[in-house]
Amino acid sequence: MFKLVNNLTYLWNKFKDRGNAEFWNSLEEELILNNVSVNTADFILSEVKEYCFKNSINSLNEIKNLIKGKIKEILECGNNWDIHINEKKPFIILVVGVNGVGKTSSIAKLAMMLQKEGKSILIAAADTYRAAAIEQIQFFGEKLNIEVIHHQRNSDPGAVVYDSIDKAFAKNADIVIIDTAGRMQTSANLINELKKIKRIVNKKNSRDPDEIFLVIDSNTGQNAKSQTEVFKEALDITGIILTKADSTSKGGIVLTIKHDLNIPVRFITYGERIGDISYFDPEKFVDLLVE
Ligand SMILES: Nc1nc2c(ncn2[C@@H]2O[C@H](COP(=O)(O)OP(=O)(O)O)[C@@H](O)[C@H]2O)c(=O)[nH]1
Ligand SMILES: [Mg+2]
Repeated sequence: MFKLVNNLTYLWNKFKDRGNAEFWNSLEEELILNNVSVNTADFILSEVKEYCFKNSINSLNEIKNLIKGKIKEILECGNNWDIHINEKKPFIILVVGVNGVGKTSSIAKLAMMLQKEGKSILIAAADTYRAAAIEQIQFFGEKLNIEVIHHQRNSDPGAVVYDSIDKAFAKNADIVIIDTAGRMQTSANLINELKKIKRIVNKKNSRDPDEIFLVIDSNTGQNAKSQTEVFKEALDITGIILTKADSTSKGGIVLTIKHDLNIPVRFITYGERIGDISYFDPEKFVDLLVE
């Protein structure tokens, strides 16, 4: 699972001195290698370093705690980590992201999690673009006993969303989760389609989607930042679902997206089984810093 610094103890034993510039440079390198952006790595280390000098701190444990404190500061400023299902049903979750990042499987995971919390759910199969996308989400729907509203392949995704919200009103459902098509983040068609879906939600439900989750594959590396920027510019992304944490150890992207773009990671998924999802827990994440 995620790490930020692979070998802090090793680095410390090698240099054994906060006065050694190479110690700090190596530490910064480690952060960047683990997908922390240069900007965020600077933010973390420059204050820690200054503090160490001012307060004559020269022990591994204290430095470790200072770094952890900085990371907590990034992750915890004013975030609300729970989904609040308000009285004005349905609560609408729009899920977006590029091809293959794990949108559809994350929706199934999220749906099961919310279902376990006692919520009634509908899924809108608004990825009408990719072959087999509708069947894929229907398969999950059957498994979970959740109704999936769908039209035919290549039909208008907006119409699927429209019908899904009608259905949610009729069934008094708590939550509608909207699956969408991927393509590349640079595709103008995709962005227009997503904006249109958002307008339809607003028109039918008298407000924008309650959550817009961007799905990011944690293997994407530093490029995840530019991916996020494109979606953020088009839509008010309220949180990230970070997928495939089982296949990389580089956790820095969590900090980069939060610090540089001010979007919190809300969920992580870590496997292909439907239960492989958790709310993102900053405390646990910070503890992973330790090698
Ligand atoms: N190992 C692993 N695989 C995942 C995870 N999430 C999704 N996948 C796989 O990634 C592939 C693409 O997922 P899918 O949900 O279809 O992506 P979409 O195109 O964004 O809807 C599938 O093979 C999934 O099983 C995860 O957390 N861990
Ligand atoms: Mg999909």
